[in-house]
Amino acid sequence: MKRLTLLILAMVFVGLAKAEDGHQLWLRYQPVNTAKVTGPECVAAQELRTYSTKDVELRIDPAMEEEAYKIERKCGEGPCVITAKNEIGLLYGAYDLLRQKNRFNNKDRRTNNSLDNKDIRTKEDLRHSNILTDNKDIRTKDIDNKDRRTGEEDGITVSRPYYRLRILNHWDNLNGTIERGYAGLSIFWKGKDSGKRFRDQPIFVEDPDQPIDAELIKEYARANASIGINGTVLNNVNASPKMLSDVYINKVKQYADILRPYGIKVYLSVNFASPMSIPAKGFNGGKPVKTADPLNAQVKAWWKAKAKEIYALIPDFGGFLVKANSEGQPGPFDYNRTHADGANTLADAVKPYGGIIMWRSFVYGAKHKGEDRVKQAVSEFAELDGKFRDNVILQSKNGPLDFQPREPYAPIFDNIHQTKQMAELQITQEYLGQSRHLVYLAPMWREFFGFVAPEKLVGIAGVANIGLDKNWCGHHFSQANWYAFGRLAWDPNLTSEDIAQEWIEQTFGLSEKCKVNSEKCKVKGEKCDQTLLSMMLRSREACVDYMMPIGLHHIFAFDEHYGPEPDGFNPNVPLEWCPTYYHKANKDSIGFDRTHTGSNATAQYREPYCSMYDNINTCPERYLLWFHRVPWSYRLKSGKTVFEEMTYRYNRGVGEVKDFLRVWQDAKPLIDDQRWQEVQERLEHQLDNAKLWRKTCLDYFGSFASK
Ligand code: BDP
Repeated sequence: MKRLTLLILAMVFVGLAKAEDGHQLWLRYQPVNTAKVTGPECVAAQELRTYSTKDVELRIDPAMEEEAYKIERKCGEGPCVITAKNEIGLLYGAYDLLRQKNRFNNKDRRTNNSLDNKDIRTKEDLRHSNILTDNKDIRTKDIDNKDRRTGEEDGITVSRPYYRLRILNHWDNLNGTIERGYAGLSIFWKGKDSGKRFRDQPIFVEDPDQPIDAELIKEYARANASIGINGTVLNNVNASPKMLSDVYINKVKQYADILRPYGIKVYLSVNFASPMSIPAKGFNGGKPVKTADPLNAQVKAWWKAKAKEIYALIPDFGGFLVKANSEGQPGPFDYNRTHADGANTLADAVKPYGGIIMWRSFVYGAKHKGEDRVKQAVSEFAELDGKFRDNVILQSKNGPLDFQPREPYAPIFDNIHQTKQMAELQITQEYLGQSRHLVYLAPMWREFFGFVAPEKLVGIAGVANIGLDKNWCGHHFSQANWYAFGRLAWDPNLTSEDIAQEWIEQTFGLSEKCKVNSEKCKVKGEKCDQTLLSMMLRSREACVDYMMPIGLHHIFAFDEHYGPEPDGFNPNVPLEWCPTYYHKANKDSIGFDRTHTGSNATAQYREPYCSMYDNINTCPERYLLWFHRVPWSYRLKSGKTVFEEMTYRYNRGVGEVKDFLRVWQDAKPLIDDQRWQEVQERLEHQLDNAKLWRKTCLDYFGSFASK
């Protein structure tokens, strides 16, 4: 009877193991339950006990740096030793050990990879790697990186995070929807259907009575900890004041309690006008204030009372993220005050508890309305540099416009010297095919670090792509962007290639269909990993080609930001939302003159970029129409006219997606059916959409070029 039960259990387990919906992410360690783990009892110990094949000793060393860890491997003899200052460092060490173990199993493949790469890479790869090597900084850093991290060779790994702040930003609304979320509803907030509809979609309303899903949040915590993410902002930057009401703060406490053992702090986005509608405990008999003027004594007292209320429940609460006077959000300008006045009032409130304020520089259409949108952040913030409290961090998007597939870096990073800065990257692919296109983002982020040295920043924020979809991110390959964000926040000098390689090995690897130990299968698996890697590394450049070649930008369909709408113009919305404002095509020319003869945005850049971008002969052609207005007869270095070059690149982008389909087809025998099929459907759609971009844009721009 006992044997029968075991047999049934085993069959159930095999059945479950076969159902491959992607929910396990990259965390596919096999439970072995053989390792002896000694040292403090903590999450690291539990993880190692279940998944490590080697005995491990965990040691606390108070002299070590916060969050850093050391792993000593003794080949064959004795346990592995992980040393860290505290349990969180041990946990990071444990995940590294498990990752290395997984990679170690594949070590032969890794050694071969560098050779294989050369053979397998197509001309396209070489073209793309040229683009990256244009950027000398990146390559030098890779070499430094190898020096900084002692590898497996000597049996010791020492690692510490490059940034203290490695934070996900969830744009989740309290009614359960997610702004720019493409993987289902929020994992944090649950609303209910109001029964009403807007554009055929149900309208959700808040429902604070619904319980939280503690199990799911624990899985989320584990995934984040495995890649070193240590903070999470739980709600949308377009924040509801209700976020700070006691019913929601109580929920935040529940989340904080689940996330804490995984080293993750919670933060909240706040609405600047919250004091006007929400009571604060112990303040003014529960009455809100009549103003949100940051210099008003009552407003200051309200924020202090609110901070006290939060910290009483969540002593390690991280702080606030603020979007103020941007896209209709309230802010200090409403009272004729500056961003510094606003940020400092909030900073003073959280300072006694060690909290921080992340104040966003994504502003346009407020104080500098009418100015070229890409200039407005510098115009508003440069003069305030040095006026912020030391617990305020200015958080800026990587590009000066809005998460386009390719932007030059945001010059605010050149103009702020005395205020702490963070970069905000967008994982959710709002303008890069959302969760329907396969686009691996690490090359884009690495490109940014080539211009903005990692040491200029104190932290990194990433707009999350996580939702209730079973596979978390909508597209199986979008998981790689979550993974890459965490890895780069831990070490911005890791290469896109290394990160993708790690992710593939852990997520697909030889694991699924290739468990049979046949040499033939292994060889096929290695080759498969290599072609998947090549596809991922080419995917962002392909997206740039079929969406916005040679510096075209913001020609996306209004609101949805998915398909093309190059002729988009609506006199009833701000001009800066209209595609025609950005390309300004007419029968003579195309492009936005941002040089000294135009908006002079180039002047906001440090040298050599200021002169380089300003001069059409030195401006990299990938930014041509971003910085320059050129006649249709203008010839690029290829000898092609602007329209011919556009045609060439749109075709090239579409060709790349066709090739991705071929790669995926070849991979079929090695990938489990469910994930293969789900990716296949998306790739087919991506090809259709890339073709639509090509047709729409070439028809539209061609109608000018041919005049
Ligand atoms: C844009 C999004 C918008 C966000 C805004 C922001 O379209 O939904 O609210 O950025 O970052 O990319 O505040």
